[in-house]
Amino acid sequence: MVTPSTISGSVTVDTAFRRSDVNQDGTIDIGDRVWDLTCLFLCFPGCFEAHDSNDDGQWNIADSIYLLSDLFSGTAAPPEPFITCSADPTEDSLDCDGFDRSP
Ligand SMILES: [Ca+2]
Ligand SMILES: [Ca+2]
Ligand SMILES: [Ca+2]
Repeated sequence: MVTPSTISGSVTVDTAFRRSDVNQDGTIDIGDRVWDLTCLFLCFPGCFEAHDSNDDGQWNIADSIYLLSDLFSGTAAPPEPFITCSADPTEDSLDCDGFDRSP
């Protein structure tokens, strides 16, 4: 005799995104910094992980400064996924509910 049972739980699938491409237009440029600064005060982004340019697990003004430094002086590119879309390789509490430019 087979007894039906219920299995409960959830499966989490990490969303692929491109770090620092916060306006999700496929390029990383000054437009992303403008959008990042605007969102800090005026919007609720769907992909917080893309805004975390320095990958410290937080989204704040330091991320804009980090990417501006790279754009203008080439100091340090953001951590992966930066070149192509992928899931975040480092655990943190930020979410990414969707990223339009991911394959
Ligand atoms: Ca962009
Ligand atoms: Ca950060
Ligand atoms: Ca991370």
